[in-house]
Amino acid sequence: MPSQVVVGTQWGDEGKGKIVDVLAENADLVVRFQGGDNAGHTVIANGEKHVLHLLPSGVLHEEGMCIIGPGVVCNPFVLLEEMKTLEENGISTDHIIISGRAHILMPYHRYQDDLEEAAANNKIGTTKKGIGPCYADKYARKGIRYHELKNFETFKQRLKENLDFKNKLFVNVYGGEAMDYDKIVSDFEKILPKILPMIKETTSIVNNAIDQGKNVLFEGAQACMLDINYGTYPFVTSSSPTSAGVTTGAGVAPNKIDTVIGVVKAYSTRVGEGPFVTELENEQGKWIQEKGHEYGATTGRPRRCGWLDLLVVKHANMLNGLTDIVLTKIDVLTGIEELKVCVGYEIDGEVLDYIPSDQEDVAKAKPVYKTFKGWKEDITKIQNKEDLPKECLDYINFIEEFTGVPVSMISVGPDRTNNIYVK
Ligand code: 2SA
Ligand code: GDP
Ligand code: MG
Repeated sequence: MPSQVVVGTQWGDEGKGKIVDVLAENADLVVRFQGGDNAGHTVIANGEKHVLHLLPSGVLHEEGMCIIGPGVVCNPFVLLEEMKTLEENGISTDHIIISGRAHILMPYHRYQDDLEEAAANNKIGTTKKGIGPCYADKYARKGIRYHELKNFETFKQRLKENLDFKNKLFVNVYGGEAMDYDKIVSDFEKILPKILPMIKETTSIVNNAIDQGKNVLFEGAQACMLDINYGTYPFVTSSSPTSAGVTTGAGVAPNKIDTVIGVVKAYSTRVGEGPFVTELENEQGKWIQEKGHEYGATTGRPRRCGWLDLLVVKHANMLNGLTDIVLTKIDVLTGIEELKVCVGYEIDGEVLDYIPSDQEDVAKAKPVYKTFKGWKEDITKIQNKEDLPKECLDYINFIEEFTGVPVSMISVGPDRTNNIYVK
């Protein structure tokens, strides 16, 4: 397993954090390659719940190194808060480093996200963490990267130029307030002693580790349907949460990736705006939301719930090159009499077996369902696949058959130990 990628195959919140924590037990390095503190990855270990936003979910295993890679937009204040919380829980944070190439998510990015969402007619439903504005500045080549903190005078100059421009935007366009330059400078001065030693050239560290046959785990945040290119644009995040994102976001060539694990939740959820073909805006949807505790791990927003959409998983397989599926939260479906799985989109009388690129088509698509009989038995303590109820096995086997990807692990509960390893 030298280099493994874990990605979300739907709209995020598939349980990637839990799976990365489990796999990280044997990892020498765990690397985040995209996104920022919009992510909310929940790990339940030894009865304690940890929600990680910027730190890789392998952080609870103190032996491995945790890397915030070049493709991440990293809010240093959130990072330090998260580290502090872990330290208060007795977990060491000495094994965390940040790429000098990673972009600093600045206080003005968050404010811009707030103002833009408030002003938009067509709201995206962002997490308001400043992710879009930070990536926009990166691609406009106005971003400030971590290595720039090493020369604080130059950093201050860059900050001044950027803030002067942002303040005009905030005041003149959005009718907001100007942000105070001196306050931002003094906030950065306070955190420099902690941040500076963490900044490293991570790309060679990661590549050397792979070349030496070490176990490297890449942790995706969000998921394929939120991908900037292949999701339901514009209702997406601003990065590439696919295995391709590893190549640009961690600086690793495609031929260095051995396995790509797609985490598939046994039903669908989406948080934020945008089309959702299998959405259940009824009692059944609410039932899944409550039973699955489907509330945003970062914002607490209720997640929209619906039936499993296998066109979405097929799309994710095409883009990611999945070698395995890890199926999660199938225990949540226990007790539902009849389950549905979407196998096609009917649009203007035609049935498609792929996700159209125009999200207006996606918005009007009617799901074509295959129906499955449900099961009633508690499956949360099961450790062997054969012991699952027949109806549950039928559901899992169909996922494999439709996608052509083997299910190598089945997660039947939120704890580290609630897993079925498929031999
Ligand atoms: P952003 O903030 O610019 O990335 O928002 C753009 C869209 O991406 C969605 N998005 C997410 N969807 C699911 N989970 C995410 N993380 C949190 C969680 C979300 C939360 O783990 O629950 O707490 O609300 C996540 N991050 C971004 C977002 O909803 C927009 O649709
Ligand atoms: P991520 O963003 O993909 O890491 O997922 P989140 O942490 O945002 O949301 C997944 C939620 O489901 C978390 O509360 C997990 O503790 C929980 N979870 C993960 N796997 C399972 C499972 O197999 N069964 C149940 N019932 N809960 C799970
Ligand atoms: Mg999440």
